[in-house]
Amino acid sequence: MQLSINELLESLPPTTQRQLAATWAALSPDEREALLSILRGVPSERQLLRLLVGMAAAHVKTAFGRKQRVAIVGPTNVGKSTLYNQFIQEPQAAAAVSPLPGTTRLPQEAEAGLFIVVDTPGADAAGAYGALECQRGLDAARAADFLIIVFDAGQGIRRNELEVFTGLVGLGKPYVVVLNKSDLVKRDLAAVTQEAAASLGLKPEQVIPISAKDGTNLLPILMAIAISEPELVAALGSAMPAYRRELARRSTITAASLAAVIALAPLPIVDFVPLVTTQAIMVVGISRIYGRPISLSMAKELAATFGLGFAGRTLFQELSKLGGVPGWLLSAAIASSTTIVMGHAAALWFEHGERIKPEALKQMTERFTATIISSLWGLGQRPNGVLLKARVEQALEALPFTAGDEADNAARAADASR
Ligand SMILES: Nc1nc2c(ncn2[C@@H]2O[C@H](COP(=O)(O)OP(=O)(O)O)[C@@H](O)[C@H]2O)c(=O)[nH]1
Ligand SMILES: [Mg+2]
Repeated sequence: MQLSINELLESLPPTTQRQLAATWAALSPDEREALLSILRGVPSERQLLRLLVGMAAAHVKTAFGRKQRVAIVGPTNVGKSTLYNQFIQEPQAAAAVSPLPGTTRLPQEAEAGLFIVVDTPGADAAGAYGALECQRGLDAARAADFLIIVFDAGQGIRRNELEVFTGLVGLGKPYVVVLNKSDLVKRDLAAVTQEAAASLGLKPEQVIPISAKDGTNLLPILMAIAISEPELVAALGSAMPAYRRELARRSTITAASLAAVIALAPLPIVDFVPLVTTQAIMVVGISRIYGRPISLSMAKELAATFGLGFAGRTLFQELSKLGGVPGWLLSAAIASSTTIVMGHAAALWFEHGERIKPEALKQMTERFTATIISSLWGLGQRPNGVLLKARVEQALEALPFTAGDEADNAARAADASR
């Protein structure tokens, strides 16, 4: 899903919109760009969000010695503890989740990297301890800087929900409203969201449908929290280069291990269509990671300019002449090393618009080929594809590089040797 800042602001209730628009206006151009690039480029998959948040957490400077507290509030059994568990960083801090109302009796809080997340008991008067829990829920909300108000899509907004909502909004904190368990909605989700919004006196887009169970659509929540605190925007912005490099590294390793398998086919390895296509798809993926998507045919053209097909062919001829390395191993190693080098080159290209010198690319290819050959040497016989892919992936995971660093070093080495 792609979000824009206007869509994001419009997804907030009117009072919160006003509160956060002021923060947005106070951001520097760099900070705004950082936030927009996240909105444009970050997939909302839960694992990737976790990765980004984990990286950004290192950059949060707690100016006042404390992180923001974000409280998850709402009626009993709507999935507050389930959502809390999606945000926490340490699995051992997980909250108990159950279909029984009243499972969460006391508020509890944990590190969510960018902020402190607070789980609360139901802010409604259900169950034997209802009144007390309701009070505890409200107290926790009062102590928080930001509220995530959760309702159940199946349950909808009835009198009880409306009372809870009014009480929470009355605290005057910035908040988002989410409609959870969207995965269970059988009828049109848009209609369900619209009804809930109308009952709450909000516009449909001001209610965010999510599934806490599946981790769906958490990005808008995270972004709303981020613009409530410029420090968080700055932290996310600082984490972006490392985050992108890591994504690029992962997709490069996947493509490179696939390339090794493709090279087992008894055909010439370079300029071999499946290999070229795999590499082009990888380049398309990397272009998206950097928020600068290109087409497959453009990716093929860009890939060709790195000259790695030629470098690979030359290397193959040189090493074949030396003898000693089985043909399949040589093909596999060269196919995956040219792919990984191409991934580096593409990442650097999209990151800085910078081109690595052909000589540096060739050196990298030679070095990776040698590494892969030595780590696959123990296999002895020609392995099947599944085993080969796993072993190449393992070998590449162990390489201590990130796309940019490796390429930077190689460029520097090439300069120095001249
Ligand atoms: N299908 C589905 N079930 C959910 C979701 N979120 C929570 N649940 C279930 O709803 C029940 C109540 O969840 P819990 O997190 O304990 O609610 P809380 O009382 O608000 O903390 C549990 O059985 C959860 O597994 C969701 O997004 N989808
Ligand atoms: Mg709970």
